[in-house]
Amino acid sequence: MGNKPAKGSKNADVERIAQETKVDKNEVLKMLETFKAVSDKSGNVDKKTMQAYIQNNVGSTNSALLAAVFNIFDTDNSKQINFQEFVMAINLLSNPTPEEAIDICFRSLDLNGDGYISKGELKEMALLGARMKRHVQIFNAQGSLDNVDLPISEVSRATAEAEQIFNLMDMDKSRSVSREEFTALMEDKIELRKYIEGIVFNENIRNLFKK
Ligand SMILES: [Ca+2]
Ligand SMILES: [Ca+2]
Repeated sequence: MGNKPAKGSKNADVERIAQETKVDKNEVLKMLETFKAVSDKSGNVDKKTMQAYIQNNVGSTNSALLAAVFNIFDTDNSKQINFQEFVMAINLLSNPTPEEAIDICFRSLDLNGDGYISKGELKEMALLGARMKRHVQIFNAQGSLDNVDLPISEVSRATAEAEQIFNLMDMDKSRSVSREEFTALMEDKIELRKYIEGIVFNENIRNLFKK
């Protein structure tokens, strides 16, 4: 009897989140199980908790991966991911509108969360993208991402490409790309959009929380 109210409130929560996120209730229940595996005892996820999850489940300590994933999920920048944010982000990663896709791309490329994309951030994400691509193509996304060794030729290719893309994006040569600049470019330049989405909407990221 003692745990009835708690159980009831949890169900109400699932119901409310299902309604607000328009995700099927059974899916939300499934995500709750995954969330429990990711979160700490208080039911929240901070960067450390997420780092531990990624390390335990996919054997990766890649800092760009951690930052990108964390930023995608922490939509209100509270440095904590709650269950509603978790459901929303998982849903968005598989089914975003064009505007949502741009938002996700911006958040994940802005690794330090200062509101701008720097050349260094783009390069880091480009290298992560190259690594993830190889992980999928050669290892069928099995085993640790960190064990994928990136040939030096691939490192130079990805870095040069990121350099070129960054110069294209940074139109006012301020050495950083704001959200406004980024949004306009993503809407305008289909090649750029394909390149960025190819990095962010990667199987590796999508599969992190599929169990
Ligand atoms: Ca948050
Ligand atoms: Ca930044």
